[in-house]
Parts: sequence; structure tokens; C-alpha cells
Amino acid sequence: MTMTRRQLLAAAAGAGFAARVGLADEAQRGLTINSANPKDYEMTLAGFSEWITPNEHFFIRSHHYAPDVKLAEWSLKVDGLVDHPLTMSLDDLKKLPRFSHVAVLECAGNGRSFYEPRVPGMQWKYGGVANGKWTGVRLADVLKKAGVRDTATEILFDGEDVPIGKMPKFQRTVTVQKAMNPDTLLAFELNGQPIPMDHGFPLRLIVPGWAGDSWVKWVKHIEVLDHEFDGFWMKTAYRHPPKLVAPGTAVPPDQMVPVTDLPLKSVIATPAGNWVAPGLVTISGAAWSNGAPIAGVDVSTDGGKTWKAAKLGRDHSKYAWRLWELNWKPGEGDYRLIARAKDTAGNMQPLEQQWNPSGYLWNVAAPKDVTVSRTEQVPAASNAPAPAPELPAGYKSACLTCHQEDIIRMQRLTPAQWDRELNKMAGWGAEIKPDDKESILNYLKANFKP
Ligand SMILES: Nc1nc2c(c(=O)[nH]1)N[C@H]1C(S)=C(S)[C@@H](COP(=O)(O)O)O[C@H]1N2
Ligand SMILES: [Mo]
Repeated sequence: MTMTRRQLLAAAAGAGFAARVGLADEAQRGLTINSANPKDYEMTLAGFSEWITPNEHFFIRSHHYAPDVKLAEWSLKVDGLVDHPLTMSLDDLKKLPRFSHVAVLECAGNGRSFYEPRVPGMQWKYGGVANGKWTGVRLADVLKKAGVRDTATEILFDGEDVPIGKMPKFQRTVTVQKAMNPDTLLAFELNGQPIPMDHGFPLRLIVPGWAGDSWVKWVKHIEVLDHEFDGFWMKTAYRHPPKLVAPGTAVPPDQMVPVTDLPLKSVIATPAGNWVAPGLVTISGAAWSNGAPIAGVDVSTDGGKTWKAAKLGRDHSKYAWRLWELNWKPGEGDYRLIARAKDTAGNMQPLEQQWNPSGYLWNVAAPKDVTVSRTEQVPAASNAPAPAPELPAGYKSACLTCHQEDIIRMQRLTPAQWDRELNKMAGWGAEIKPDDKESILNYLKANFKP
């Protein structure tokens, strides 16, 4: 593939950033670095042209720093409401029957950056998602071996990652019903390789059809409960309102429900940019759901007035994404592309996005504007680096000891949202001296606004 001048410039800019922060490796992997550490790496649009996402292109979402798990010291404990508490090595687990699924792993917050009004959190664009082949054993087989009691209602999973500062530990539960579903796995392989460390080596939970927050990485402890677990990541985070709320509404967590199923969605992978030369153009991408079969993807090149059915890719599997493409022969002009997935139950991808307070499950059929012309359209360059503002006192020690400025810069919040964020961070252990608080807040509000 030959690169356009713009792609070359983008690649060069990426390499420069990578060299500065010592991440040549990841930049070469073709991931966009949202946060260098803890790692939040986004898959690029090119990823939606491959049915199986190779391990090195797989997005990463870690709330804490990745642990360095040593297999020799690792074991899985299963206890709580069971007749026979278990301690299992990876070899013990591998003696159970093996199963594989090609399944989409998508972060609940994927697409959050497109919400209006804006929502704090990782500002994902399209690439907080990937499609991999997961191999492991059925969670149900492990639970049956332990003898789950009838009173069990949910199963708690605990990973090896160590919280940053005073952040709550990443612990999540799934219902007994979903845990016993034969498709729910404890996986030790991704695409035929041991699960890479960033993705949960040596064992992670695979909950096909559900958003990524349930796919606990580095699993070392499974506890069977007969009550609702009340940890932060279940009772406060990863919840959304059960019915429509007006954009911008604050909804108390106890009036929301946990995020579970992935919504029906498609993403346009090509054309990747906003300019193409006239001639034959392939409009292509990927579509997925919570496991409901994709019936088709309709594509419009006139902003939704008329639609044509795309050709679906050959490869498919219940929880996997389906590639699709449509050949298009446009003349010069301005076009608005929209791809809209539908499933066999008759559901259609929405043309308007419903808003929710944490910006989860963004799945609108997003319009993409493309100019077709013989001469390349280069967007007005905003290349001049903005002069670096002077950092307020105490900012580095309060904010940049746990993470870099990348994750702050991307938020672009209102003053009220920055007030709440800084209080949240103080609660999570950021050491903000009372005298420094106001100047830090002013700095955030002035430099990272919507
Ligand atoms: N132990 C642990 N498991 C975790 C997380 C985490 O921070 N710690 N992040 C979750 C979230 S929010 C997502 S979207 C997926 C991301 O998986 P990946 O990094 O393999 O892409 O892992 C989930 N499992
Ligand atoms: Mo996530």
C-alpha cells in the first residue's frame, strides 16, 4: 500500500511522539496511544478491515498498571458458596475440555469522545474494540467442579492488577446465569498464543456478547456470592440508565443498571480519510452485536436518502464481527457516507445516539463526510505547536505521578466537570496541597476545555 502525503505526515508525527515517551514499539504496532501508562491503546481504523485482529493490533484498556504475572507462582482459587473450594494451576485447567470462540471484545466506553454533551473518561473514538479467537475452558465446568451451591446469585472475579493510588481494585461480578452459559470461558489463549500480558496473562474471563468491563483480566480468584457485590466497579462505574434521559442529566448510580450486552453497531473502515480520488472506491468496515446474527449492512452515500446493501464477508461466527464492503464509483463532489447494520431479529442500528451519563455503548450509524476530487484536499494545518503553558505549582506531584498528561489533555471538560474530576482524583489518592488546588483547577479549566 502506498501512503498519501497526509498518511506519511501522520506516521512521522506518531513516531516522534513514540520516541519522546519511549514507545516506539507500540507506535509501530499501529495503535493510537490514548494513555501511555496505565495503558489505553486504541486500534486504528485499519483494524476494521481484518476479520481476526492480530495480537499486536489489539486495543488495550487497563485501569491500573499491568501486573507481571509469573506462571510458576500463579494459581486460580475458587471459593465462596461452593462445596469444594479449588486451587488450580494452569495445567489443571488445561485438563478440562477446551472451547474456542471468535468474539468481539469492546470497551463499554468505546466512542465516548463523540458524545454531546461531553462525558469524562477515556476519550475513545472507534478503536476500543477488537475481534479475537479466544481459547480456554468453560467457566461452568470450573464452577461445577467446585460444586456451586443453589443459593448462589453472582460470581466475583478478582485480577492480579494492583490499584493505582487509592483507586478501588478492579473487581467485577457476572450473574450466575451468564457464568453458567456454555459460551462464557476462562481463556488462556488469544489467537493461538498464550494471552499476552497486557490482555490478562495467564487467564481472563471471556463473556461473549457483553461489553469489555466484564472480561476480567489476570483472573486469580473466583468467589461465589449469594448477594449483590458492592464494589466501586459494580455499584458506581459501568452503569447506565434503564430508560432514556435528557442529554446532560445526572443520574444517581442506584437508579442505573449494570452495562451488559453490546449494542448493534457498524464502523466504516475505508475510505479512512475524508478525501478520495474519483474512480472505484471500496466502502468497507465491520459490524457486530451481542450475538444476534448480522443480517446486513446498508450503506448510503447521500446522507441517508438512499441505501444499498453491502456484501457481507465470508467469515462469520456468533459473537464475531462481520466484515462488509460496497463498491462505489463516485464522480467529483461532496458525499456523506453512512453504514447501518441490521440483525436477523429486525433491529436496526440507530441513526440518532441516545445519551447516557458515563458515555457508554455509543453505537449510532455515524455519518462520514468524504470529498471526491482529483486534487487532494488537505485539511487546514494546525501544525504549529501551541506554546506550552506554565505548569501550576504542585500539578506534577498531584497529577503526573500516577499517569501522564495525555489522559488529562484528551478530556476537554466543562469547569463543573473539572471540579468533580479533581475531587474524584483526590479521593483516589492524588496528593493535592490545599494551597495548590485553585491554581491546578484554573489550569485544567483554561487549557482542557470542551
Ligand atoms: N483485571 C482487570 N481486568 C480488566 C480491566 C482492568 O483494568 N483490570 N479492564 C477491563 C476493561 S474496561 C476492558 S474494556 C477490557 C479490555 O481488555 P483488553 O485490554 O484485553 O483489550 O478488559 C477489562 N478487564
Ligand atoms: Mo472498558
